[in-house]
Amino acid sequence: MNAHSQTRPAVRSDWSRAEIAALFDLPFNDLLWQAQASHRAHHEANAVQLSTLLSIKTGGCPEDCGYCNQSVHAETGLKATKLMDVRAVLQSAAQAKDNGSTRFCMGAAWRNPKDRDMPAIVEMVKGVRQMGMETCMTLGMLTGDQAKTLADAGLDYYNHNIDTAPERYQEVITTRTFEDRIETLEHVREAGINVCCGGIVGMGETRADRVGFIHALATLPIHPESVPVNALVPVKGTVLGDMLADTPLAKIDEIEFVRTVAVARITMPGSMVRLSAGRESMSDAAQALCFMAGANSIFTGDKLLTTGNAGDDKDAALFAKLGVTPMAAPCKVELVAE
Ligand code: SAM
Ligand code: DTB
Ligand code: SF4
Repeated sequence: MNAHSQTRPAVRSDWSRAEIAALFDLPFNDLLWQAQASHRAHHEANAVQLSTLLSIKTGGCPEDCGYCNQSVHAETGLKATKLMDVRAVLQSAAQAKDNGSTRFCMGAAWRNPKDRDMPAIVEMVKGVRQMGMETCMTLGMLTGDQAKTLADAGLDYYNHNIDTAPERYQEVITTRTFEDRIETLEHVREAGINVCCGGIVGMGETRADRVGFIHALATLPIHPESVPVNALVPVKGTVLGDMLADTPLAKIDEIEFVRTVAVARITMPGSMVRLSAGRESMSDAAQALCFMAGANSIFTGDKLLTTGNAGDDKDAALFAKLGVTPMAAPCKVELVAE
């Protein structure tokens, strides 16, 4: 540490869009070099954290997110279910733990939880924590009181994505606003729960939209502890799935996806960057580039919430090829000034 560094912390929330666009524009090798340097300065070089998802309440959601097959506005034939029993959720968590996962993420297709749902949710958080796993919930919008209830139950993380650039939000979702999303994130922060917040690329957005998306995350007063970068899983019957099925750009270019991961890593050096949905259709080489670009977390198992995932055997083979090891214990990054 030198004298100068004391006034210039490593983590910045004052990124300009121009600076982020300039990172995206770097020659690919230079971008990856910078991302890899940042990754190594703040994280274990060859360790990847494993989280497992479970849909605890599937389908029938009143929101109209254009990417989502769980919306009542989508015609995907997905069967809506009621909230799962606490015991069944805990069985599923135990299995995830046996498979080496350290965090269990429970997702519900809700606009927001009802207060009558909270006792069961609290039991799920307590039960999973007792097994020694970290807990994460994604239940839609929360009031301040609901966030406090979750914090008191011991919830470690709350996932609530901004999904895309603020200026593009209403093109993707009309039933809530970007500001609604930010409000819930504030409630989560105030309650002292770690924030998991990211979004989706490959929704037909432009490079400028991706710049706006990363900018919105990297200028949050405190960066999310966890940043999931999803590649759209196009599902037939959803607005975006159908729209992209008819265009040659149905899938995000893999190099552009890696660039997005790298820019997330550089701008949010202390965050865990999660290579999230869309991995099933990515080559080993593209995933290896994502790890090189600073991704250090994945979802494991053969299912995300409702769609397919790479699966434990495939991931074990990939990790062996790359010499990557599962992150043993929950990792809390202590950032020091440069
Ligand atoms: N209902 C809650 C909400 O929207 O906050 C929680 C569940 S929702 C399924 C969680 C996240 O999954 C979304 O914010 C979105 O980023 C991601 N997601 C949903 N459908 C997706 C798809 N088809 N492809 C990629 N990511 C998707
Ligand atoms: C996140 O950013 N990605 C996960 C998790 N947070 C909840 C969800 C991905 C869902 C993909 C579509 C599905 O399987 O339903
Ligand atoms: Fe509902 Fe979440 Fe799907 Fe949007 S992403 S439709 S809020 S389940």
